[in-house]
Amino acid sequence: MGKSRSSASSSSRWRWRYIRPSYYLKRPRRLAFVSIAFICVSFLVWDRLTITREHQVEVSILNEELIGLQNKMEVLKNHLRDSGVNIQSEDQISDLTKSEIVQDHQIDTQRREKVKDAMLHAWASYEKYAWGQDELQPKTRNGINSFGGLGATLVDSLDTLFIMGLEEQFQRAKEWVAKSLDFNKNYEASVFETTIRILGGLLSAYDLSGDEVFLQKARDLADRLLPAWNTPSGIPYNKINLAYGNAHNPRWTGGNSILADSGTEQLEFIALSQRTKDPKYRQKAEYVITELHKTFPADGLLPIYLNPHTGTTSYSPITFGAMGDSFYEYLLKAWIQGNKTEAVKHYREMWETSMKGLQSLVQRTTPSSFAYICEKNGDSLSDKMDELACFAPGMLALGSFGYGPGEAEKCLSLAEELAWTCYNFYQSTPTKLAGENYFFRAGQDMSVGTSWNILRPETVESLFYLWRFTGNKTYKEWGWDIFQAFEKNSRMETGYVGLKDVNTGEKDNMMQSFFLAETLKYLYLLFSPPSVISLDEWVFNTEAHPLRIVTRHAYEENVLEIDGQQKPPVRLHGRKEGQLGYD
Ligand code: DMJ
Repeated sequence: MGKSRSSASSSSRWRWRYIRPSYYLKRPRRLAFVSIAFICVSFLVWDRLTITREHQVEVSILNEELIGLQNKMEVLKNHLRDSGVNIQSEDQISDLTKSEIVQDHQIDTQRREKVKDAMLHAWASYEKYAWGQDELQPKTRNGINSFGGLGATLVDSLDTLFIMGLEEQFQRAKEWVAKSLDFNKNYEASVFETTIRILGGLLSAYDLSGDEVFLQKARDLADRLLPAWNTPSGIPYNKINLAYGNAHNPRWTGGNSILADSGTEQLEFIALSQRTKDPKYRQKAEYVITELHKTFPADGLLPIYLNPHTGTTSYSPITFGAMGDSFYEYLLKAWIQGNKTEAVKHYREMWETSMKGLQSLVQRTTPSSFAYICEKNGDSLSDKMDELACFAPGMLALGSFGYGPGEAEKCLSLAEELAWTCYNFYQSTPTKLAGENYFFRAGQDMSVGTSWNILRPETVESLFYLWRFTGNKTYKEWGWDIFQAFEKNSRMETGYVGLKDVNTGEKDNMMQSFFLAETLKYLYLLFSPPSVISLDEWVFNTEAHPLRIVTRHAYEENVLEIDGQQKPPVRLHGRKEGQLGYD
Protein backbone atom coordinates (compact mmCIF):
# COMPACT_ATOMS: atom_id res chain seq x y z
CA MET A 1 0.00 0.00 0.00
CA GLY A 2 2.75 2.34 1.24
CA LYS A 3 4.78 1.33 -1.76
CA SER A 4 1.95 2.02 -4.15
CA ARG A 5 1.29 5.49 -2.59
CA SER A 6 4.96 6.43 -2.87
CA SER A 7 5.11 5.18 -6.46
CA ALA A 8 1.96 7.22 -7.31
CA SER A 9 3.46 10.36 -5.83
CA SER A 10 6.77 9.83 -7.61
CA SER A 11 4.97 9.28 -10.96
CA SER A 12 3.05 12.57 -10.46
CA ARG A 13 6.32 14.36 -9.61
CA TRP A 14 7.82 12.84 -12.78
CA ARG A 15 4.91 14.24 -14.85
CA TRP A 16 5.38 17.83 -13.49
CA ARG A 17 9.16 17.79 -13.61
CA TYR A 18 9.21 20.12 -16.71
CA ILE A 19 7.86 23.08 -14.83
CA ARG A 20 10.42 22.86 -12.06
CA PRO A 21 13.45 25.22 -12.42
CA SER A 22 15.70 22.59 -10.76
CA TYR A 23 15.02 20.28 -13.74
CA TYR A 24 16.52 22.81 -16.17
CA LEU A 25 19.31 23.94 -13.91
CA LYS A 26 20.61 20.38 -14.03
CA ARG A 27 20.20 20.25 -17.86
CA PRO A 28 21.85 23.39 -19.42
CA ARG A 29 21.17 22.28 -23.01
CA ARG A 30 17.46 22.03 -22.41
CA LEU A 31 17.57 25.36 -20.57
CA ALA A 32 19.19 26.97 -23.61
CA PHE A 33 16.64 25.35 -25.93
CA VAL A 34 13.69 26.53 -23.83
CA SER A 35 15.14 30.06 -23.58
CA ILE A 36 15.61 30.29 -27.37
CA ALA A 37 12.10 28.95 -27.94
CA PHE A 38 10.74 31.53 -25.50
CA ILE A 39 12.59 34.40 -27.24
CA CYS A 40 11.36 33.24 -30.67
CA VAL A 41 7.74 33.00 -29.57
CA SER A 42 7.95 36.42 -27.88
CA PHE A 43 9.43 37.96 -31.03
CA LEU A 44 6.74 36.36 -33.16
CA VAL A 45 3.96 37.72 -30.95
CA TRP A 46 5.59 41.18 -30.83
CA ASP A 47 6.05 41.21 -34.60
CA ARG A 48 2.44 40.20 -35.27
CA LEU A 49 1.20 42.84 -32.83
CA THR A 50 3.34 45.51 -34.53
CA ILE A 51 2.02 44.54 -37.95
CA THR A 52 -1.55 44.59 -36.66
CA ARG A 53 -0.99 48.02 -35.14
CA GLU A 54 0.56 49.35 -38.37
CA HIS A 55 -2.30 47.91 -40.38
CA GLN A 56 -4.83 49.48 -38.05
CA VAL A 57 -3.17 52.88 -38.54
CA GLU A 58 -3.11 52.40 -42.31
CA VAL A 59 -6.70 51.19 -42.39
CA SER A 60 -7.82 54.23 -40.41
CA ILE A 61 -5.86 56.55 -42.74
CA LEU A 62 -7.45 54.84 -45.74
CA ASN A 63 -10.88 55.10 -44.12
CA GLU A 64 -10.38 58.81 -43.60
CA GLU A 65 -9.29 59.15 -47.22
CA LEU A 66 -12.30 57.15 -48.33
CA ILE A 67 -14.68 59.36 -46.38
CA GLY A 68 -12.97 62.45 -47.80
CA LEU A 69 -13.29 61.08 -51.32
CA GLN A 70 -16.94 60.13 -50.81
CA ASN A 71 -17.67 63.65 -49.61
CA LYS A 72 -15.87 65.14 -52.56
CA MET A 73 -17.75 62.87 -54.91
CA GLU A 74 -21.04 64.03 -53.44
CA VAL A 75 -20.04 67.68 -53.87
CA LEU A 76 -18.95 66.97 -57.43
CA LYS A 77 -22.14 65.08 -58.24
CA ASN A 78 -24.28 67.93 -56.88
CA HIS A 79 -22.19 70.40 -58.80
CA LEU A 80 -22.62 68.43 -62.04
CA ARG A 81 -26.34 67.88 -61.42
CA ASP A 82 -26.76 71.64 -60.90
CA SER A 83 -25.10 72.13 -64.26
CA GLY A 84 -27.53 69.71 -65.89
CA VAL A 85 -25.12 66.78 -66.32
CA ASN A 86 -26.72 63.32 -66.14
CA ILE A 87 -25.06 61.26 -63.41
CA GLN A 88 -25.09 57.46 -63.47
CA SER A 89 -26.91 55.78 -60.57
CA GLU A 90 -24.99 53.73 -58.00
CA ASP A 91 -26.35 50.55 -59.61
CA GLN A 92 -25.13 51.54 -63.02
CA ILE A 93 -21.72 52.38 -61.60
CA SER A 94 -21.49 49.03 -59.87
CA ASP A 95 -22.26 47.43 -63.23
CA LEU A 96 -18.65 48.09 -64.10
CA THR A 97 -17.32 44.59 -63.85
CA LYS A 98 -14.84 43.89 -61.12
CA SER A 99 -12.51 42.27 -63.61
CA GLU A 100 -12.36 45.50 -65.60
CA ILE A 101 -11.26 47.39 -62.51
CA VAL A 102 -8.70 44.74 -61.61
CA GLN A 103 -7.37 44.79 -65.17
CA ASP A 104 -6.97 48.58 -65.14
CA HIS A 105 -5.19 48.34 -61.83
CA GLN A 106 -2.76 45.76 -63.20
CA ILE A 107 -2.03 47.83 -66.29
CA ASP A 108 -1.37 50.90 -64.14
CA THR A 109 0.96 48.93 -61.90
CA GLN A 110 2.94 47.58 -64.86
CA ARG A 111 3.21 51.00 -66.47
CA ARG A 112 4.25 52.63 -63.23
CA GLU A 113 7.01 50.05 -62.87
CA LYS A 114 8.21 50.77 -66.41
CA VAL A 115 8.41 54.49 -65.61
CA LYS A 116 10.25 53.71 -62.39
CA ASP A 117 12.64 51.56 -64.37
CA ALA A 118 13.25 54.53 -66.71
CA MET A 119 14.02 56.72 -63.68
CA LEU A 120 16.41 54.10 -62.32
CA HIS A 121 18.17 53.95 -65.67
CA ALA A 122 18.46 57.74 -65.94
CA TRP A 123 19.63 58.03 -62.34
CA ALA A 124 22.14 55.16 -62.53
CA SER A 125 23.66 56.73 -65.66
CA TYR A 126 23.91 60.09 -63.90
CA GLU A 127 25.50 58.46 -60.85
CA LYS A 128 28.00 56.64 -63.03
CA TYR A 129 29.09 59.39 -65.40
CA ALA A 130 28.13 62.76 -63.94
CA TRP A 131 27.75 62.41 -60.17
CA GLY A 132 27.44 65.82 -58.49
CA GLN A 133 27.56 67.74 -61.76
CA ASP A 134 24.60 69.62 -63.19
CA GLU A 135 23.68 67.46 -66.16
CA LEU A 136 24.71 64.25 -67.89
CA GLN A 137 25.85 64.14 -71.51
CA PRO A 138 25.03 60.50 -72.28
CA LYS A 139 26.71 60.21 -75.68
CA THR A 140 30.08 61.44 -74.48
CA ARG A 141 29.54 59.89 -71.03
CA ASN A 142 30.45 62.96 -68.98
CA GLY A 143 28.88 65.58 -66.77
CA ILE A 144 28.54 69.28 -67.51
CA ASN A 145 27.99 72.19 -65.13
CA SER A 146 25.36 74.17 -66.99
CA PHE A 147 23.98 75.75 -63.78
CA GLY A 148 27.21 76.69 -62.02
CA GLY A 149 27.96 73.31 -60.46
CA LEU A 150 24.98 73.03 -58.09
CA GLY A 151 24.27 69.36 -58.77
CA ALA A 152 21.13 70.36 -60.68
CA THR A 153 20.11 66.85 -61.77
CA LEU A 154 20.77 65.46 -58.31
CA VAL A 155 18.73 68.11 -56.49
CA ASP A 156 16.02 68.11 -59.16
CA SER A 157 15.68 64.32 -58.70
CA LEU A 158 15.44 64.12 -54.91
CA ASP A 159 11.65 64.14 -54.64
CA THR A 160 11.16 61.85 -57.65
CA LEU A 161 13.43 59.29 -55.97
CA PHE A 162 11.51 59.69 -52.73
CA ILE A 163 8.08 59.38 -54.33
CA MET A 164 9.15 56.30 -56.30
CA GLY A 165 10.45 54.68 -53.11
CA LEU A 166 14.07 54.57 -54.32
CA GLU A 167 15.41 54.89 -50.81
CA GLU A 168 19.08 53.97 -51.28
CA GLN A 169 19.42 56.40 -54.16
CA PHE A 170 17.68 59.11 -52.11
CA GLN A 171 20.06 58.53 -49.17
CA ARG A 172 23.14 58.77 -51.38
CA ALA A 173 21.83 61.99 -52.90
CA LYS A 174 21.05 63.39 -49.45
CA GLU A 175 24.60 62.70 -48.28
CA TRP A 176 25.94 64.58 -51.28
CA VAL A 177 23.68 67.53 -50.48
CA ALA A 178 24.85 67.51 -46.86
CA LYS A 179 28.58 67.16 -47.62
CA SER A 180 29.21 68.62 -51.05
CA LEU A 181 26.49 71.07 -52.09
CA ASP A 182 28.15 74.47 -51.91
CA PHE A 183 26.53 77.68 -53.14
CA ASN A 184 29.55 79.89 -52.61
CA LYS A 185 30.24 80.01 -56.33
CA ASN A 186 31.62 82.89 -58.34
CA TYR A 187 28.97 82.21 -60.94
CA GLU A 188 26.29 84.36 -62.62
CA ALA A 189 23.28 82.19 -61.86
CA SER A 190 19.85 82.51 -63.38
CA VAL A 191 17.56 83.52 -60.49
CA PHE A 192 14.65 81.69 -62.14
CA GLU A 193 16.40 78.39 -62.93
CA THR A 194 18.16 78.30 -59.58
CA THR A 195 14.89 78.94 -57.77
CA ILE A 196 12.68 76.46 -59.58
CA ARG A 197 15.21 73.62 -59.80
CA ILE A 198 17.47 73.94 -56.77
CA LEU A 199 15.45 75.86 -54.19
CA GLY A 200 12.25 74.08 -55.24
CA GLY A 201 14.00 70.69 -55.19
CA LEU A 202 15.42 71.26 -51.70
CA LEU A 203 12.12 72.49 -50.27
CA SER A 204 10.23 69.57 -51.70
CA ALA A 205 12.79 67.10 -50.34
CA TYR A 206 12.40 68.79 -46.96
CA ASP A 207 8.61 68.60 -47.05
CA LEU A 208 8.68 64.92 -48.00
CA SER A 209 11.48 63.68 -45.76
CA GLY A 210 11.45 66.20 -42.91
CA ASP A 211 15.26 66.27 -43.00
CA GLU A 212 16.58 69.63 -41.77
CA VAL A 213 19.65 69.57 -44.01
CA PHE A 214 17.45 70.42 -47.00
CA LEU A 215 15.95 73.45 -45.26
CA GLN A 216 19.36 74.74 -44.17
CA LYS A 217 20.64 74.52 -47.73
CA ALA A 218 17.47 76.12 -49.09
CA ARG A 219 17.91 79.06 -46.74
CA ASP A 220 21.55 79.54 -47.65
CA LEU A 221 20.65 79.58 -51.33
CA ALA A 222 17.69 81.96 -50.97
CA ASP A 223 19.84 84.39 -48.94
CA ARG A 224 22.27 84.48 -51.87
CA LEU A 225 19.45 85.09 -54.37
CA LEU A 226 17.63 87.81 -52.41
CA PRO A 227 19.80 90.80 -53.49
CA ALA A 228 18.40 90.29 -57.01
CA TRP A 229 15.17 91.93 -55.79
CA ASN A 230 16.95 95.12 -54.70
CA THR A 231 15.82 97.16 -57.70
CA PRO A 232 13.94 100.48 -57.76
CA SER A 233 10.68 98.72 -58.63
CA GLY A 234 11.13 95.47 -56.74
CA ILE A 235 11.02 93.53 -60.05
CA PRO A 236 14.14 91.35 -59.74
CA TYR A 237 17.18 91.26 -61.94
CA ASN A 238 17.35 87.84 -63.53
CA LYS A 239 21.02 87.05 -62.99
CA ILE A 240 23.02 87.11 -59.78
CA ASN A 241 26.52 86.18 -58.73
CA LEU A 242 26.05 83.56 -56.02
CA ALA A 243 29.28 84.39 -54.21
CA TYR A 244 29.25 88.20 -54.40
CA GLY A 245 25.56 89.07 -54.75
CA ASN A 246 25.88 91.52 -57.66
CA ALA A 247 22.80 91.26 -59.85
CA HIS A 248 21.98 92.38 -63.40
CA ASN A 249 19.91 91.47 -66.44
CA PRO A 250 21.21 89.61 -69.47
CA ARG A 251 22.44 91.88 -72.28
CA TRP A 252 20.14 90.39 -74.92
CA THR A 253 16.99 91.65 -73.15
CA GLY A 254 18.19 95.24 -73.50
CA GLY A 255 18.36 95.63 -69.73
CA ASN A 256 14.85 94.29 -69.18
CA SER A 257 13.77 91.61 -66.75
CA ILE A 258 11.81 88.69 -68.16
CA LEU A 259 8.19 88.14 -67.08
CA ALA A 260 8.46 84.40 -66.31
CA ASP A 261 11.87 84.86 -64.70
CA SER A 262 10.51 87.54 -62.38
CA GLY A 263 7.10 86.06 -61.60
CA THR A 264 8.03 82.45 -60.88
CA GLU A 265 9.60 82.62 -57.43
CA GLN A 266 6.50 83.20 -55.32
CA LEU A 267 5.74 79.57 -54.41
CA GLU A 268 9.28 78.78 -53.34
CA PHE A 269 9.86 82.00 -51.40
CA ILE A 270 6.46 81.87 -49.68
CA ALA A 271 7.13 78.22 -48.74
CA LEU A 272 10.55 79.14 -47.36
CA SER A 273 9.09 81.92 -45.20
CA GLN A 274 6.45 79.54 -43.90
CA ARG A 275 9.03 76.94 -42.96
CA THR A 276 11.62 79.31 -41.46
CA LYS A 277 9.10 81.77 -39.98
CA ASP A 278 11.16 84.55 -41.57
CA PRO A 279 8.90 86.76 -43.73
CA LYS A 280 11.68 88.40 -45.77
CA TYR A 281 11.62 85.84 -48.59
CA ARG A 282 7.87 85.98 -49.08
CA GLN A 283 7.84 89.79 -48.89
CA LYS A 284 10.34 90.22 -51.72
CA ALA A 285 8.67 87.73 -54.04
CA GLU A 286 5.11 88.83 -53.33
CA TYR A 287 5.92 92.49 -53.81
CA VAL A 288 6.55 91.72 -57.50
CA ILE A 289 2.88 90.75 -57.86
CA THR A 290 1.75 93.79 -55.87
CA GLU A 291 3.74 95.95 -58.26
CA LEU A 292 2.36 94.26 -61.40
CA HIS A 293 -1.16 94.41 -59.95
CA LYS A 294 -1.01 98.22 -59.99
CA THR A 295 -0.97 98.40 -63.78
CA PHE A 296 -2.46 95.01 -64.63
CA PRO A 297 -4.17 95.28 -68.03
CA ALA A 298 -7.86 94.49 -68.60
CA ASP A 299 -7.01 91.30 -70.53
CA GLY A 300 -4.46 90.17 -67.95
CA LEU A 301 -1.82 89.60 -70.63
CA LEU A 302 1.67 90.98 -70.01
CA PRO A 303 4.47 91.31 -72.56
CA ILE A 304 7.57 89.28 -71.69
CA TYR A 305 9.82 92.27 -70.89
CA LEU A 306 9.54 94.28 -67.67
CA ASN A 307 11.56 97.34 -66.81
CA PRO A 308 13.11 96.75 -63.37
CA HIS A 309 13.55 100.49 -62.81
CA THR A 310 9.97 101.60 -63.48
CA GLY A 311 8.08 98.34 -62.92
CA THR A 312 6.26 98.80 -66.24
CA THR A 313 6.22 96.55 -69.28
CA SER A 314 8.37 97.14 -72.37
CA TYR A 315 7.16 96.49 -75.92
CA SER A 316 7.62 92.75 -76.53
CA PRO A 317 5.56 89.67 -77.42
CA ILE A 318 2.76 88.24 -75.29
CA THR A 319 2.98 84.48 -74.99
CA PHE A 320 2.01 81.46 -72.91
CA GLY A 321 5.21 79.85 -74.17
CA ALA A 322 8.84 80.70 -73.46
CA MET A 323 9.42 83.64 -71.09
CA GLY A 324 5.72 84.17 -70.29
CA ASP A 325 4.35 80.75 -69.25
CA SER A 326 4.96 80.20 -65.55
CA PHE A 327 4.05 83.77 -64.54
CA TYR A 328 0.40 82.81 -65.21
CA GLU A 329 0.89 79.38 -63.63
CA TYR A 330 2.11 80.93 -60.36
CA LEU A 331 -0.83 83.35 -60.10
CA LEU A 332 -3.11 80.33 -59.80
CA LYS A 333 -0.78 78.24 -57.69
CA ALA A 334 -0.03 81.01 -55.16
CA TRP A 335 -3.79 81.18 -54.60
CA ILE A 336 -3.91 77.42 -54.03
CA GLN A 337 -0.81 77.49 -51.83
CA GLY A 338 -2.46 80.24 -49.75
CA ASN A 339 -5.50 78.01 -49.08
CA LYS A 340 -7.62 80.14 -51.44
CA THR A 341 -8.11 82.62 -48.57
CA GLU A 342 -8.84 86.33 -48.55
CA ALA A 343 -5.12 87.08 -48.19
CA VAL A 344 -4.43 85.58 -51.62
CA LYS A 345 -7.66 86.52 -53.40
CA HIS A 346 -5.85 88.97 -55.67
CA TYR A 347 -3.81 86.13 -57.18
CA ARG A 348 -6.98 84.32 -58.25
CA GLU A 349 -8.51 87.54 -59.58
CA MET A 350 -5.43 88.29 -61.64
CA TRP A 351 -5.36 84.71 -62.91
CA GLU A 352 -9.03 84.80 -63.96
CA THR A 353 -8.39 88.05 -65.79
CA SER A 354 -5.44 86.46 -67.58
CA MET A 355 -7.55 83.45 -68.51
CA LYS A 356 -10.00 85.79 -70.30
CA GLY A 357 -6.95 87.07 -72.13
CA LEU A 358 -5.87 83.51 -72.92
CA GLN A 359 -9.28 82.77 -74.41
CA SER A 360 -8.90 85.80 -76.67
CA LEU A 361 -5.75 84.18 -78.09
CA VAL A 362 -7.37 80.83 -78.86
CA GLN A 363 -7.87 79.99 -82.53
CA ARG A 364 -8.81 76.76 -84.32
CA THR A 365 -7.06 75.10 -87.23
CA THR A 366 -8.51 73.98 -90.52
CA PRO A 367 -9.45 71.38 -91.48
CA SER A 368 -9.34 69.53 -88.12
CA SER A 369 -10.31 72.31 -85.71
CA PHE A 370 -7.43 71.88 -83.27
CA ALA A 371 -7.53 74.66 -80.65
CA TYR A 372 -4.24 76.50 -80.14
CA ILE A 373 -3.00 79.54 -78.22
CA CYS A 374 -1.61 82.30 -80.45
CA GLU A 375 1.19 84.65 -79.53
CA LYS A 376 0.55 88.39 -79.75
CA ASN A 377 2.77 91.19 -81.00
CA GLY A 378 1.19 94.59 -80.45
CA ASP A 379 -2.29 94.17 -81.88
CA SER A 380 -1.60 91.27 -84.19
CA LEU A 381 -1.85 87.58 -83.44
CA SER A 382 0.76 85.14 -84.70
CA ASP A 383 -0.27 81.54 -85.39
CA LYS A 384 2.52 79.95 -83.43
CA MET A 385 2.50 77.91 -80.22
CA ASP A 386 5.44 76.57 -78.19
CA GLU A 387 5.28 73.08 -76.75
CA LEU A 388 6.12 74.93 -73.53
CA ALA A 389 2.58 76.39 -73.65
CA CYS A 390 1.24 72.85 -73.29
CA PHE A 391 1.37 73.34 -69.53
CA ALA A 392 -1.77 75.50 -70.03
CA PRO A 393 -4.32 72.64 -70.30
CA GLY A 394 -3.14 71.36 -66.92
CA MET A 395 -3.28 74.84 -65.42
CA LEU A 396 -6.81 75.37 -66.76
CA ALA A 397 -7.94 72.02 -65.35
CA LEU A 398 -6.41 72.86 -61.97
CA GLY A 399 -8.04 76.30 -61.94
CA SER A 400 -11.41 75.23 -63.34
CA PHE A 401 -12.76 74.10 -59.97
CA GLY A 402 -12.50 77.61 -58.54
CA TYR A 403 -15.19 78.82 -60.96
CA GLY A 404 -18.91 78.46 -60.47
CA PRO A 405 -21.04 76.09 -62.58
CA GLY A 406 -20.98 76.89 -66.29
CA GLU A 407 -17.67 78.72 -66.23
CA ALA A 408 -15.96 75.67 -64.67
CA GLU A 409 -17.12 73.38 -67.48
CA LYS A 410 -16.08 75.91 -70.11
CA CYS A 411 -12.62 76.14 -68.59
CA LEU A 412 -12.24 72.36 -68.33
CA SER A 413 -13.49 71.85 -71.84
CA LEU A 414 -10.92 74.33 -73.23
CA ALA A 415 -8.27 72.45 -71.22
CA GLU A 416 -9.35 69.19 -72.86
CA GLU A 417 -9.33 70.70 -76.34
CA LEU A 418 -5.84 72.13 -75.88
CA ALA A 419 -4.55 68.85 -74.46
CA TRP A 420 -5.79 67.09 -77.61
CA THR A 421 -3.78 69.57 -79.68
CA CYS A 422 -0.65 69.03 -77.57
CA TYR A 423 -1.01 65.26 -77.79
CA ASN A 424 -1.18 65.70 -81.56
CA PHE A 425 2.05 67.72 -81.49
CA TYR A 426 3.53 64.32 -80.57
CA GLN A 427 1.41 62.10 -82.77
CA SER A 428 1.97 64.16 -85.92
CA THR A 429 5.72 63.49 -86.19
CA PRO A 430 7.49 60.34 -87.45
CA THR A 431 9.10 59.75 -84.03
CA LYS A 432 5.84 60.50 -82.16
CA LEU A 433 7.77 63.09 -80.14
CA ALA A 434 6.78 66.75 -80.26
CA GLY A 435 8.93 69.51 -81.71
CA GLU A 436 9.75 72.70 -79.78
CA ASN A 437 7.08 74.81 -81.49
CA TYR A 438 4.33 74.63 -84.10
CA PHE A 439 2.86 76.85 -86.79
CA PHE A 440 -0.74 76.72 -87.94
CA ARG A 441 -1.50 77.60 -91.54
CA ALA A 442 -4.94 77.67 -93.12
CA GLY A 443 -5.87 74.24 -94.46
CA GLN A 444 -2.77 72.55 -93.03
CA ASP A 445 -3.55 72.09 -89.33
CA MET A 446 -0.17 72.02 -87.57
CA SER A 447 3.42 71.91 -88.79
CA VAL A 448 6.62 71.69 -86.76
CA GLY A 449 8.72 74.85 -86.60
CA THR A 450 11.82 74.32 -84.47
CA SER A 451 12.10 70.57 -84.70
CA TRP A 452 14.11 69.52 -81.64
CA ASN A 453 12.72 67.73 -78.63
CA ILE A 454 14.59 68.14 -75.36
CA LEU A 455 12.57 65.70 -73.21
CA ARG A 456 10.19 68.42 -72.05
CA PRO A 457 7.37 67.62 -69.61
CA GLU A 458 4.54 70.10 -70.33
CA THR A 459 2.19 67.78 -72.21
CA VAL A 460 2.45 64.88 -69.77
CA GLU A 461 2.07 67.41 -66.95
CA SER A 462 -1.28 68.46 -68.43
CA LEU A 463 -2.33 64.84 -68.97
CA PHE A 464 -1.63 64.20 -65.29
CA TYR A 465 -3.90 67.09 -64.18
CA LEU A 466 -6.62 66.20 -66.66
CA TRP A 467 -6.68 62.61 -65.52
CA ARG A 468 -6.81 63.70 -61.86
CA PHE A 469 -9.71 66.09 -62.52
CA THR A 470 -11.78 64.19 -65.06
CA GLY A 471 -10.95 60.56 -64.23
CA ASN A 472 -10.88 59.96 -68.00
CA LYS A 473 -8.56 57.01 -68.72
CA THR A 474 -7.82 58.31 -72.23
CA TYR A 475 -5.27 60.66 -70.72
CA LYS A 476 -3.36 57.70 -69.31
CA GLU A 477 -3.32 56.12 -72.76
CA TRP A 478 -1.94 59.30 -74.30
CA GLY A 479 0.70 59.51 -71.57
CA TRP A 480 1.67 55.92 -72.22
CA ASP A 481 2.05 56.61 -75.95
CA ILE A 482 4.39 59.50 -75.19
CA PHE A 483 6.39 57.44 -72.69
CA GLN A 484 6.87 54.70 -75.27
CA ALA A 485 8.09 57.23 -77.83
CA PHE A 486 10.71 58.45 -75.32
CA GLU A 487 11.73 54.86 -74.67
CA LYS A 488 12.06 54.17 -78.37
CA ASN A 489 13.87 57.33 -79.47
CA SER A 490 15.60 58.79 -76.43
CA ARG A 491 16.81 55.87 -74.35
CA MET A 492 20.48 54.95 -74.74
CA GLU A 493 22.68 52.59 -72.78
CA THR A 494 24.07 55.59 -70.90
CA GLY A 495 20.88 57.54 -70.13
CA TYR A 496 18.24 59.51 -72.04
CA VAL A 497 18.88 62.17 -74.68
CA GLY A 498 16.78 64.67 -76.57
CA LEU A 499 16.40 64.69 -80.35
CA LYS A 500 17.96 67.27 -82.65
CA ASP A 501 15.11 66.61 -85.04
CA VAL A 502 11.82 64.84 -84.36
CA ASN A 503 11.48 64.10 -88.08
CA THR A 504 14.71 62.14 -88.41
CA GLY A 505 15.19 60.97 -84.83
CA GLU A 506 18.79 62.25 -84.72
CA LYS A 507 19.88 62.33 -81.07
CA ASP A 508 21.44 65.21 -79.11
CA ASN A 509 23.83 64.74 -76.19
CA MET A 510 21.95 66.04 -73.15
CA MET A 511 19.86 64.51 -70.41
CA GLN A 512 18.01 67.59 -69.13
CA SER A 513 17.50 67.63 -65.36
CA PHE A 514 13.76 68.30 -65.83
CA PHE A 515 13.39 64.88 -67.47
CA LEU A 516 13.97 63.32 -64.04
CA ALA A 517 12.29 66.11 -62.07
CA GLU A 518 9.19 66.49 -64.18
CA THR A 519 8.65 64.23 -67.19
CA LEU A 520 9.20 60.96 -65.37
CA LYS A 521 7.51 62.15 -62.16
CA TYR A 522 4.30 63.24 -63.90
CA LEU A 523 4.25 59.98 -65.88
CA TYR A 524 4.72 57.96 -62.69
CA LEU A 525 1.91 59.87 -60.97
CA LEU A 526 -0.32 59.42 -64.02
CA PHE A 527 -0.24 55.68 -63.29
CA SER A 528 -0.49 56.01 -59.49
CA PRO A 529 -3.60 56.41 -57.32
CA PRO A 530 -4.64 60.06 -56.78
CA SER A 531 -3.81 59.77 -53.08
CA VAL A 532 -0.10 59.73 -53.98
CA ILE A 533 0.75 63.45 -53.70
CA SER A 534 -2.87 64.51 -53.36
CA LEU A 535 -3.65 67.85 -54.98
CA ASP A 536 -5.58 68.79 -51.84
CA GLU A 537 -2.38 68.73 -49.83
CA TRP A 538 0.36 69.59 -52.28
CA VAL A 539 1.02 72.17 -54.96
CA PHE A 540 3.66 71.54 -57.63
CA ASN A 541 6.15 74.26 -58.44
CA THR A 542 6.85 74.81 -62.13
CA GLU A 543 9.65 72.20 -62.00
CA ALA A 544 7.19 69.60 -60.61
CA HIS A 545 8.49 69.83 -57.05
CA PRO A 546 5.54 69.25 -54.71
CA LEU A 547 5.31 71.76 -51.85
CA ARG A 548 3.04 71.02 -48.95
CA ILE A 549 0.06 73.38 -48.58
CA VAL A 550 0.04 74.77 -45.06
CA THR A 551 -2.14 77.24 -43.15
CA ARG A 552 -1.66 80.80 -44.24
CA HIS A 553 -2.97 83.60 -42.07
CA ALA A 554 -4.02 87.05 -43.21
CA TYR A 555 -1.29 89.48 -44.19
CA GLU A 556 -1.85 91.91 -41.34
CA GLU A 557 -0.91 89.22 -38.83
CA ASN A 558 2.33 88.87 -40.70
CA VAL A 559 2.67 85.43 -39.18
CA LEU A 560 2.73 82.25 -41.17
CA GLU A 561 2.27 79.06 -39.30
CA ILE A 562 2.45 75.46 -40.30
CA ASP A 563 -0.75 74.34 -38.59
CA GLY A 564 0.87 75.28 -35.33
CA GLN A 565 3.75 72.87 -35.87
CA GLN A 566 5.95 71.23 -38.44
CA LYS A 567 4.13 68.31 -40.06
CA PRO A 568 5.77 64.88 -39.87
CA PRO A 569 7.61 63.56 -42.90
CA VAL A 570 5.60 61.77 -45.53
CA ARG A 571 5.38 57.98 -45.43
CA LEU A 572 4.60 56.88 -48.94
CA HIS A 573 5.63 53.28 -48.39
CA GLY A 574 4.78 50.79 -45.67
CA ARG A 575 6.76 47.72 -44.54
CA LYS A 576 6.55 46.49 -48.07
CA GLU A 577 6.85 49.04 -50.85
CA GLY A 578 3.46 49.74 -52.25
CA GLN A 579 1.39 49.39 -49.11
CA LEU A 580 0.14 52.92 -48.76
CA GLY A 581 -1.60 54.34 -51.73
CA TYR A 582 0.00 51.99 -54.22
CA ASP A 583 -1.45 48.51 -54.24
C1 DMJ B 1 11.25 73.51 -66.76
O1 DMJ B 1 12.43 73.96 -66.24
C2 DMJ B 1 10.06 74.19 -66.15
O2 DMJ B 1 8.91 73.45 -66.39
C3 DMJ B 1 9.85 75.59 -66.68
O3 DMJ B 1 8.69 76.18 -66.19
C4 DMJ B 1 9.79 75.57 -68.19
N1 DMJ B 1 10.87 74.86 -68.78
C5 DMJ B 1 11.32 73.61 -68.25
C6 DMJ B 1 10.75 72.38 -68.90
O4 DMJ B 1 10.45 72.44 -70.20
